[in-house]
Order: sequence, then C-alpha cells, then structure tokens
Amino acid sequence: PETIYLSDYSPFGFVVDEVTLTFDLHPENTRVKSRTAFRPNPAATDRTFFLHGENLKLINASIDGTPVAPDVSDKGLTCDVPDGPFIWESEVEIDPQGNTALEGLYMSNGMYCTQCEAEGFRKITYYPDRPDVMSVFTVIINGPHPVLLSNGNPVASSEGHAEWHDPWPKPAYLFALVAGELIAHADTFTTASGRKVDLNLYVRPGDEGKCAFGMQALKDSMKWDEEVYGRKYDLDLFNIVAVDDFNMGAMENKGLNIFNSSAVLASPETSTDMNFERIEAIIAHEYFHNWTGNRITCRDWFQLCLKEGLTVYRDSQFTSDMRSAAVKRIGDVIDLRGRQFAEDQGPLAHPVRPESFQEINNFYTATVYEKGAEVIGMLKRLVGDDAYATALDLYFERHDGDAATIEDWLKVFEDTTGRDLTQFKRWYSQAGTPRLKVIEDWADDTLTLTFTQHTPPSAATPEPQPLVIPISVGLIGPIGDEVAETRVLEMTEASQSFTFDGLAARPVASILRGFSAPVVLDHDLNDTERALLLAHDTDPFNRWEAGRTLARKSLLSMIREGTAPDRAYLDGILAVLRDETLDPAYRALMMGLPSQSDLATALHDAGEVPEPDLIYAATETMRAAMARRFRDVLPALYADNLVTAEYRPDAEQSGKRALANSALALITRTDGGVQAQAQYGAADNMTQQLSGLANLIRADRGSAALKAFEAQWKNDRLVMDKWFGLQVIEADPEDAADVAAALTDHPDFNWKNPNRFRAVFGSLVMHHAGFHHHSGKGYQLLADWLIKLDPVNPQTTARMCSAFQSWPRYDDDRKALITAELDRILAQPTLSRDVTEMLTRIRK
Ligand code: BAL
Ligand code: ZN
Repeated sequence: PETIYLSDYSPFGFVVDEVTLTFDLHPENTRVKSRTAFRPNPAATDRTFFLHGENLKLINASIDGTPVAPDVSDKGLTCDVPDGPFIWESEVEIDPQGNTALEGLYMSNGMYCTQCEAEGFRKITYYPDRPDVMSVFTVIINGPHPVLLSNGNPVASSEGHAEWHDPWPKPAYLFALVAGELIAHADTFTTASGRKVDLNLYVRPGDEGKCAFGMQALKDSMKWDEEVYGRKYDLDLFNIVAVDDFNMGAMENKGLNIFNSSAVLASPETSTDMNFERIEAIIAHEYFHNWTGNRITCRDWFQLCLKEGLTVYRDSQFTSDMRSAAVKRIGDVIDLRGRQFAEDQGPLAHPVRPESFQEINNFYTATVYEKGAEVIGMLKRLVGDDAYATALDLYFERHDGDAATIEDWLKVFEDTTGRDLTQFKRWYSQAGTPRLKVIEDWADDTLTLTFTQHTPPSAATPEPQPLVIPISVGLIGPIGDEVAETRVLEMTEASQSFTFDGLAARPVASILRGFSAPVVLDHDLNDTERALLLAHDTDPFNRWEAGRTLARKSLLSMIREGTAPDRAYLDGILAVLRDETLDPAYRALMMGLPSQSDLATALHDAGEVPEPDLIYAATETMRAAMARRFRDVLPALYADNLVTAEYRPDAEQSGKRALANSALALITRTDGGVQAQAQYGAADNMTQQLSGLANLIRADRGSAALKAFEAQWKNDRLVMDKWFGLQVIEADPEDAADVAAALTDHPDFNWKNPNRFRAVFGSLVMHHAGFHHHSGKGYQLLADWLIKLDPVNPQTTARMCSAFQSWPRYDDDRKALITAELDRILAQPTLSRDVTEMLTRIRK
C-alpha cells in the first residue's frame, strides 16, 4: 500500500463552489448523480483533475454538458478539463446492501445511512474527497421511505422525495444521508440570539423510550457551548439518528449526527450509570464538533488532532462541569494510562500529529484523541484560563470557514500571549511518554526539586528532545496542612531545579497535581509520606494518586517477591472509606486497583517481563485482603449507598451506586453471593442488575441468573451486548477464551455487527490473564475471527488488531505464539490495507 506523508501536502487544483447530489435509493442499485461546479484554485499550481472514487460503477460523465470518458482506476478518475470554471456531472451506481464495511452509504436493519469520515465519501460518488475541499451541498433524495434526511435545512419534501440544502461550506467527510422508517423524538432549543432550533432524535420503532436522556444531553451541550465558549448553533434544525451497525461511537456530520445506538439510546432499565455518562459525553463531543471540526475543519488528515484533541478536551470540560471534576479527571487518567500509554510503549507509537500513514482509519487512536486533549490541557495550564479564552476567541474569529492546521492553532496562542511555542510544539511531533524524575533536597528552610525528563526513543521518534512540561506542585506540611499555594512550574530543560523557600518544616511535595502533564512520574516518596498524601492532599487527583501508587507498589512487590498486601495501603484506603465527607464516587475510585494490563506496563517499564498469571493472582490476593480489612465498614457502605429513590443517572446517585457496587464486589468474596443474589432479584435498573449478575458469576452461581437475564432481554440488542461481554469479562483466566469461543456459537452472535463483535472480543482482550493464557488459545481465537471479519469490515478488524500491540513485552513463549498468529493473519491472500498496515507496524 501507498504511504502518504504530511510533508507532501499540496492544495487541490480546483475550488468547488457548489455540489448537488441526487440519490435514487435502492438496496442493491442506488443511483447517485452529482453536479459539481469547479473552478481553478488560485492557491494551487497543480491542475491535475483527479476525483476519488472506490467501488463505484460509472454510468456516465459530462463536462459542461458534453459527455466525457475519464480514465478510471480503482482509486478514482482523471479527465481533461477546461482552463476556466466548468460543471462536472456524473452518475454512478452503488450497492448499499452489499456494503458490509459500513463506510460510505450502507444499510443497517433496513435503513440507509452513511459514514464518510475519513474517506468514505469516495464510495458514494466521484469527488475530491479531501477535507480542504469545502463546498455548499444540495441533496435530493428519492426513495419509498417515510424519513429522508441529509445535512442542513429541508427545502422541499413530498412523498418519497426530499431536498436538503446546507448553507455552510463543508468537506465531503461531513456529508450524511439517512432514509428509513424512523420515529422522531422532538424538542426545541432557543439559542442566546433567539434562534429557535428544532431538535430531533430519530430511532427505530420500539426505541422511542430511550431518547429522553440523549435529548437532554444535547440541550445541555448547546447551552454549555454558548456559556463557556460563546459558540451558538448555526442552523434551524439539528438531527441525530441512532444506527445499530456503526464502526465508531458517533459522527459529527453537519446538522445530522449519526450515532452508534449504544452511544445515544438509554433508559434506566437497560443502561448503566456508566452508559449514561458516556452518552452524555459523546452527545456533547459530537455537538461541540459543530465549531471545532465543522466550522473550522482540518486541512488534511494529519491534522486530525486539531479537531479531535480539542473536542475531547471540550467534552471533558463539559463533563467536569456537569458532574464531578475530580472524578472525571481520575477516570480520564485511568483511561489515558490504560490505552494511550500502552500505545506509546509499543510498536504502534506515533506522535499526536503523525507524519505518515497508509490508512487514516488506523489513526483514530488514543494518542490523537486523548493525548491530543492532554496537550490542550497543558497549553491552558501554561497560559492560564483567561489567555486560553482569548486565544480561542481569536481561533474562531480568524479561522471560521477554514481547513486549518496545528500551526494555525498554535499561532493564535502565540499572537494573543506573545509566547514562543516552538518548543511546546514538540508535543505534537514526538511520540512516546516522557519519564519525569524528581529528586528532593532540603536545606536552610528551602526545598529544592530537581526534575529530569527523558522520553524513551521509539521508531517514530528516535531522538526525542526536551519538552515543555507544566508541573503543578503543592506542599503538604507534616500535620497534613497545605503550606504553599499550588505553583505551576514550567520545565523546559532536560534537567531543571525549582526552589520553595521560607518553609518552617520539611513538607511533602505533591507533584503533578491534577495530572498536569501526560508523563510517568518517578517520585521517590516513602510509604509514610505517601500515606500522608493519601490522608491529606488537598488536590483530589494526587490524593487518589497516592493511594494508587501505594497499591501499585504493593502489587508489584507481591508479583515480584510474593510479599503480603501492604498494610499501610489497606489502612489508608480504609480511612478514606470511613470519611463520609468525601464524595461516594471518589471513594469508589479509591477502592479501585491498577488494571492488570497497567501492572504489565509498569513491569515492562522497569525492564521486567510481565507474567499474566502472577499479575492476576496478586490482584486476586489484594482484593481478598481488601475484603478482610474493610469487612467492618462494607455492610454499612453498601446499605448507606444503595439508592432506593427513583432512578436518576446524575452524578450524585450514580456515585452512590458506584460505591455500593464496589462494596458489593468485596462482600461477595466472603458471603458467597448472597447479597448479590438479593440485589439481582430486587434491581429495577441496569446498573444494579448487571452488578448483581457480575458478582453472581464471580461467586460461581451465575448460571440461573444468566439464563433469566437472557430470557428477559433477548430482544434488546444493547442489553444483550452486555450479556455477551460480561460472561467473558467475569470468566476465570483458564476459561475466558473458551467462554468467548462458545459465545460465538450462540444464535445471536451477529458477528457482522461491530457492537456484538466487540462485546465478545473486546472483552476477551480486556481480560488480561484470559487473553494471554499460556496455551495461546486466546490469541488463536482472536486471530481466527480477525481473519473472518477482515473481508467484511476492515476498519473494525484493524481496530481490534491493536490487542496484539503489546506483544514485545511478554516472555519468549508468548511472543512466539503471538507472532505466529500475526504471521498467519498477514499470510492471508487478500488482506485489507487497514489490517496490513496495522499488523506490519505491530510485527516490526
Ligand atoms: N470524527 C469521528 C468521530 C468523533 O470523533 O467524533
Ligand atoms: Zn470527535
């Protein structure tokens, strides 16, 4: 496959002023006519007229009404064109029913829908399918369906016919079309400037009862973006459609967001608290893209982080405001360490702004999204909140309507703050997670902190240079008092010292408060000092981090030396659990342990080879020790936080349920599942029901409940995804691959549906000890299914390949087993470009 380089960018030779698309819908033979007005682009020198197009049957083409015979390849077409402006017209035939890749125009449960980001539009018609070509779209849809939708505003409609016009110029990746038998859940929102916007959430008949929460989240997002970023909505209509078969979570098409049904449909009976929170965040994310992504889009796909990093950052701010900022921050860091740090540590490491790719779909990664958001958080920390707001105002003013770059983004900060961001920009160009080591020196009432930064070299960045690192530091006195205000230290050198003077007694430094930079911190505190931070740190993130570090240290020494669980850790957490002034959600987080995969990462970081069985055993031993040590408080923790009031998915209630369910997980270790059975029987919401079920499986008494659950929910696709996934997640390591394999024989294992495929195999991969079973059966099963899925849906297959990215860290036997599977997949005669690129990078 061809490699595309950032450095090769050049603008398209033509400007597209407007395009009109006419769809005559048919499951296997949809006709698409396009009429596109081109004129030479004064900013370009290359006048090659190349239109992307894949899997299209060209019926006819003309220029200014004269038929032409273009040179057609499997990538697109070229044609001689006039020197001045001209009208290109073409008609193609496509097969939505046969489009199982779910990219372009496809069918899901009888409805037509589209997914065009990143390069799906070229599967709909011949067009310059690149984000820097922006145009005004008119769309005509003919088809025997009650609902016919596209972007923008409706301009005409009659039975079987609809016309849409989107006044905002947009790149083709934001095009969308939906047709089918759908029901609208309708509402309205009035913007701060008095524009009344009609809002619709379109769902399949039967899902009407799962719309209210998503609609409220949309209205909350619209209001928040006005209040916090001054961004108002810019059309009279905003539609969202829920689709069952979808590769991603959701898509921000202009005025017509399309959502994976799992990312929008919710009801208390069928959705967990975590589902509700995720839905609220994704609705916000897609809505926020209207400005950061749609009004200001990306010049090319290397700039993906320009819209994704910023929009993730914005949605995290939204969730922090709607719920608990501390809980959100901790959750984000857990996620970042679990997914992005692992990516940075392995063969798939790449910069936030990659410099080359073969298949852009492979770069919708934790690095682009989550590390991209961290970079924005750092920028805000460095310049301050007011300067950030000023810079954003300038960004929207200066670049509205542009296809912009990271250079444009940083320039608004340079222009508004006077800072030189040349060095900061390395965060966008260097791969790898920096290690930040701190050494303390105490003399003459002065604490000196000496930091050293080091980013491990990688294939993507062989010679990393020092980064600008904002290090947020506070000082805690010996009796747990805060002795200095939090300072943001700006580290720019490879090694740098900072002093805090005039201190009455030696404090304990609380470093990297709020996780002020995405680095691995090496701070050699003793256990007493960490216990002090766990008890008293006023920064909620670092207070949690102190507990997490104690847990990690204890687990690592249990794994390495077979020691007993650390008493100081257990006592410290017990004190936190007893502190009723603390938010229940926060206390629930305090009861969590580092994931087994995170422990493997930590061992690898220390130059050791992780052994999944030992990691699993240590985690189990620690949980058993927690169950014993917390025994006295668990019943009350459970009872006091068991919500009996009518279900609400808000932060307060869900925090209490999280704490009660964390307590239940430990109680189950000693009561054999009695309490879990009671909870399962009494549950009137999915959070309680699923946690009851999970604990019953753990207690080895889940079979009756699993059958009952299946009987109750067999017609609910999203709930059945949970049923499939939970059995794998909760299986013993010995059995996880066998459970997954057995589930693939279930009549409802619709493997072509990405949600169902991920329910089974995403869960297997998350089961660290099960996936890495020494027999290799986990690897083999996944490889079998990746081979089967690739010809059907390369994008989802390629995404799932990242399960193998951490192979170099394991022992020789596992390495041999994994590489054999990778080679077996790579030897398939017709492997997709997506999977070929992923596995070639992983295999290196
Ligand atoms: N743009 C792809 C889906 C998302 O990040 O919102
Ligand atoms: Zn996004």
